[in-house]
Amino acid sequence: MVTLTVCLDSLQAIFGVQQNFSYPGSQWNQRRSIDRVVRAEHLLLKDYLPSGLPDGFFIPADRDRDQKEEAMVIILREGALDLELQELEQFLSAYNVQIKPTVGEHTIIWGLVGDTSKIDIDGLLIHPCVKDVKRIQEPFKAANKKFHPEQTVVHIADGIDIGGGNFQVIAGPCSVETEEQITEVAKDVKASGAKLLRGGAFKPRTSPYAFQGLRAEGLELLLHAREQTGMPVVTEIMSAAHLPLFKDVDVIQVGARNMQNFELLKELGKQDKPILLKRGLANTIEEWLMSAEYIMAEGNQNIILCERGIRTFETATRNTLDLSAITVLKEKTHLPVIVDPSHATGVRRYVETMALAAVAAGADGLIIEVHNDPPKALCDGAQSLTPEQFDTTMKKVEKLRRFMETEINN
Ligand SMILES: [Mn+2]
Repeated sequence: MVTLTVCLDSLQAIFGVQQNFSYPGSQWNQRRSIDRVVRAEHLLLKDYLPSGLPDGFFIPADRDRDQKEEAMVIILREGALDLELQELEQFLSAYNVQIKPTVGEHTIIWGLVGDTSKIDIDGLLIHPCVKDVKRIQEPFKAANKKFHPEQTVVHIADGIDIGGGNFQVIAGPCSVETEEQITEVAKDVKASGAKLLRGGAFKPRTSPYAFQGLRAEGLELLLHAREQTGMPVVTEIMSAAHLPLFKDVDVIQVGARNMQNFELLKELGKQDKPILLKRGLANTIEEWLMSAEYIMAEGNQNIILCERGIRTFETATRNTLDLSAITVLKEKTHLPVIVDPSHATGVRRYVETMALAAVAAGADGLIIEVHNDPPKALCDGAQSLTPEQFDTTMKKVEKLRRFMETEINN
């Protein structure tokens, strides 16, 4: 029980937790001032607390008021030497954080308060006196909904916004092939209600022998299709060296394979164009948000996240569409999130149902591959809808959206 009191002291120091809780835990939960429960496993502090303690810590609502503050907890090794502790303190002095020590019967915990985002956890673990380190908050700030509660609306063109209640569909072929192809598809998808045109010019293909895209010529054809239809264009960049070619592109896409190309992300952070950031094949939501953070840290706040399926053991679909990512992202970030059911499934006949599922899950938009002659497509024909199929899908998407707005979300 002594340790419990000590731990509560420490938590109060770190979080401002109200201290007059009475054991057992059920009563803690009933307190009105408490709105969030951080599970002890999450904090990795469970092992250091007396058994029988309810495995949750309670953080009052007003914790979020100090928006710049991040907390970190260092658990020190038993029997750590004074000299080692001094060295650790000296290491931390470079970071302008306050140390709030708590001495328990068997455990010493240092709570760090302040901007701990620059402190490298590995750098702390090197110190022999450190047993464990846990960050209390997410390492992303600019993308964090806690710090920016209002939804980001990414403005693309007159009357075309994504996010904050604005839903858009991006459609077009996997890759730009010919002038006729891209222009024809653009006109078709526009007639069905798509507001943005997609089309790859630089294609990251698994095989170096596969069609690599028309590159600069592809961009020209895409911009020509924009002239013909008035649709803003979305296309993928693979290297920062190509940026001058993208100066007239409306939205720059970062493909799944480049999600962690940090040098590219930094360069895109210096642009003022919206960035469509696809999720990597095998990346966590947090890693994805950290990639968004790379762009935002350089100044560009106009990011649209795109869930496009992740790699799992399943082979019936090209990837596994992680629909739960939408709902997780809605909680964690203010950035809009759209879904790509084409790459997620890889199979034309699965695209429509997954598009509808994404709408139901609260996506801010869709990006769908459409080809005027899928069997002859140079890339991703198997997952491309025909313009007729796309039209049917769009009608259902619109119906579902109306239903969501009028019947579900009202
Ligand atoms: Mn494709």
